[in-house]
Amino acid sequence: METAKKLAEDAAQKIKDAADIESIDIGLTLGSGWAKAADLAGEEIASIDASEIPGFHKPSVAGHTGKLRVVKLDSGKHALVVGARTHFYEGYGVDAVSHGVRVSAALGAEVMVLTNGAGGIKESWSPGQPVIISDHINLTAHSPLSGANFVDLTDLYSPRIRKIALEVDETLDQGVYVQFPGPHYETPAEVQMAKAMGGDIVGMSTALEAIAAREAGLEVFGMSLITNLAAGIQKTPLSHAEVIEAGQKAEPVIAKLLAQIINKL
Ligand code: 8IG
Repeated sequence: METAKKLAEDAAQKIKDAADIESIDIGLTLGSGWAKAADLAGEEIASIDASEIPGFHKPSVAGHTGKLRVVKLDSGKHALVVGARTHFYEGYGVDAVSHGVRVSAALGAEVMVLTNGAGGIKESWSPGQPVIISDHINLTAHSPLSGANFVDLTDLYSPRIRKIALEVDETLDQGVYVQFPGPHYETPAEVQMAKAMGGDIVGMSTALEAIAAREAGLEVFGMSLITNLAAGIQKTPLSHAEVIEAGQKAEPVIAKLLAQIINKL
């Protein structure tokens, strides 16, 4: 078997043993600002240090936890909450980036929910605002797949689940997420390029994971918390402290929103 998939199956078996479960229904990667959503969505049945599970790396960013949690949702379904996302900029490669998604698939998930903190290009948006990801542009120049594996990405971000999100909050806006490799933020000129290409959101995650999720047969839903306006759109310099602060302020509101959405899946 392909090594990345084998590693995901090993990890899945360890999680099954640790949490005493047979399978999960939903994989949920919680990015900057989203951590509280899992607490509101249901009851935790296991919390595992990701360092004990094969293939996960210790998170290098303040605002990311290193835990894997199994949560029994109020709906009765089970979610694997991945608090340990590996970013492309960490340099561990695309398989490490895709691991949380592949472990979710190996545990039987049918849906992958990907969340992140990101910069907003649309002038009408403000920091602290959650938006639905409608599509993406992958500017990493990499794919999580290799070989002659021509996966279709039409409707990658599930129209069905986006509709459910709008039923929970009809005021949610949607946008095209542009994944840059990072770890530096964009120049104002790069933000203008992303805008000209049709992008609305700039970030450093999610697109590669979404591709891996589609390849694994998962239905994908993505949301971004706009923690800052993108470089040159906002007049002040970007700072990680500002990102954390916007995340903390928005946290109760977006946690409740996401908890409601995942309980309708
Ligand atoms: I939070 O403005 C966060 N993550 N690329 N640009 C990119 N990533 C981000 C940004 C941003 N804000």
